[in-house]
Amino acid sequence: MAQVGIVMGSDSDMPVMSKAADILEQLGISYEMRIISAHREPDEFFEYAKTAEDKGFKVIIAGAGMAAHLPGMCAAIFPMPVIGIPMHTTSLGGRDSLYSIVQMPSGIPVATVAINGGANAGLLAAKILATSDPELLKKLKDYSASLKDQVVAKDKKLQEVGYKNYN
Ligand code: RP5
Repeated sequence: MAQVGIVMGSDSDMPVMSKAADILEQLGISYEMRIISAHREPDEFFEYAKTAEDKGFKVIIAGAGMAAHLPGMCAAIFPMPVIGIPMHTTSLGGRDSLYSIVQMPSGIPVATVAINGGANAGLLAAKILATSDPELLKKLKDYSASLKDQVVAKDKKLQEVGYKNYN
């Protein structure tokens, strides 16, 4: 049974949504990934959202672009946390997606990450699950430590070679 539902409005969202899936795989979290459009196939969307709890999802990560109603409508139906990922758009630079997702009315929250913030959506879902999973929490602590190690290594290299030879 998948713990996380990943849903996107179009396959054009895949390059961003796959970053969330990559994080979940790295942390050993099960997920189901779907392409479902709230606008283009509303009946399929409602079926997805209404059955998500029974499927065992604890979190939904929903990504969409433009008039991005998919995350908010998931949150209107699914009773557990929904994380929204606003897609970058060529017309309005993703502000359209961002405002559509983040400006939810009181009572129906969507935890909105940055425009194209696929990896952070995966991490946030993992952190939600880690509140009741000590083993996963340990993995997340190790992940954070690895981020620190990467910065330390970059600075060490900078000190060794100088900025003119840093690449
Ligand atoms: C949204 O419309 C999708 O989430 C996608 O970001 C955007 C454009 O979709 P396509 O025209 O690329 O299918 O529903």
